[in-house]
Amino acid sequence: MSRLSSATLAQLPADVTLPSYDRAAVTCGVVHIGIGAFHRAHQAVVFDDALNAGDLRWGIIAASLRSPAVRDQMQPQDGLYTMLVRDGAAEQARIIGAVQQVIVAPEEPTALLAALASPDTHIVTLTITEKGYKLDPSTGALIADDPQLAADLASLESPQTAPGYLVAALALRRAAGLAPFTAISCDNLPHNGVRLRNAVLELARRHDADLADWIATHGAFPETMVDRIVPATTPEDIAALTQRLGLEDQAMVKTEPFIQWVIEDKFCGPRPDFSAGVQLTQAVAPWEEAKLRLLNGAHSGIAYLGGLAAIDHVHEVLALPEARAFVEALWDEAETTLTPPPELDVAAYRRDLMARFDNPTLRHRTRQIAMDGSQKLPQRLLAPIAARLAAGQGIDALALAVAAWLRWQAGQDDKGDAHQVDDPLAAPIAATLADARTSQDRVAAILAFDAVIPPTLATDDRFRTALTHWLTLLESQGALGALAAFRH
Ligand code: CS2
Repeated sequence: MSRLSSATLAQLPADVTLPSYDRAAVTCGVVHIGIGAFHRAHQAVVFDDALNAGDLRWGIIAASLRSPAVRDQMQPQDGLYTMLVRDGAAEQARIIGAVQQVIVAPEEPTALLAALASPDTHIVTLTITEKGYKLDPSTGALIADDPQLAADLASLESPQTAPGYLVAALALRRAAGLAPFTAISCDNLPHNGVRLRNAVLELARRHDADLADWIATHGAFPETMVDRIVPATTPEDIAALTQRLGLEDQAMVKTEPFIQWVIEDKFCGPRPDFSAGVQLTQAVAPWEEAKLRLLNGAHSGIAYLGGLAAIDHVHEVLALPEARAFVEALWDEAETTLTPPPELDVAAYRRDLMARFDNPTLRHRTRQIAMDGSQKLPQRLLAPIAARLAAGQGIDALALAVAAWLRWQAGQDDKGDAHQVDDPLAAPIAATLADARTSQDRVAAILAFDAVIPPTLATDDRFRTALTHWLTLLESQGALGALAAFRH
């Protein structure tokens, strides 16, 4: 079977949407760090829209900081891939042509630095996941004993981390008399722009205080809220698409119709005409907080409870009435902690979210969402818990979600099947829990784990009591038992 590529584009079925621009005439105004499926189904589509609209400055040079897997999928396809938008029965296929080159940073660090330092580059986007920022999840401070970060603190000759690449490239730009690029963190972190800026400035200051001042004065790190559900592609997805296209596409992504990108209107250089698709605003935080606490908070609760109950996909968890009732209750709790933007109708947002979670053709795995819980919990569940406790309000549903995360750390579901806890802090968390014999002991141990649990919650008896209640139930009656008890 031939591969999708520039040479085979003309063979595609007529119902597949193709790039309308001349790919050979595109220059790359964007460097993206962390080219996973999310980037390909989100920011790359927005830049592809700009190219389709005739502004040919917005091609993308993308980089992987770790493995060659995506480069090996995309290079034989000249960077082309299919975005499949699945909406229940309907499925639309569009070929995205924005990605012009993929660099594997550990193999070619100088190629990535050259791309970042190029006069054509105006915007750098990042999807490196929460853990890629090398920040302590509970405090947001740089983790100085992280080996890769320690290497970048010592020398930036061959950077290891994303902030390291940005600092090294900004030094090259400054030396060449170029303006900085606008750096946009597109990860699900609160105040992602501030966090990225802090990481870059702190690293820069260790090497060259003047460089740090120059970045602080001339650079820009807008905050963003990104939203689109992009489940990992499976071999079955690729096989089905191959049937449909008559060509094989190893780099396809599948996603939902919904897409949202809110960006703080703070750029230090050119940007595309974002008039379609992107919301530019002065205040991203209210959007970000609503999305993290409603969408992502519910997602994490569904992932751990569903995972424990050995249910593979989000829509299958929500087929249980007690799971839906739990999600609604979690939203009732989270909602009172928000200051939603005036344009956001929270009731409608919740209805839309439930419908998005119900999409049966996305097949979003609970296991995928369960990954990296230590990096996700603080902003999704612990922050709204702290806010509710400070206001003297109950935390029943939010605490059940946290207890399910804690139960997940045991590495066994309710059927006794083992799972791997896929989390950068899996080993220290396991060590913390190893000697605890009862649910009370496990709660006490985790409350003392300060990389995840903030100090205000560590000593709050109401939190301890709620967690112990739910963990005891989860351990004795399983996730389905706890959900049934929750309903009554
Ligand atoms: C999910 C997110 O895996 C996860 O943690 O909650 O990736 C979620 O699908 C996106 O944030 C939706 O925009």
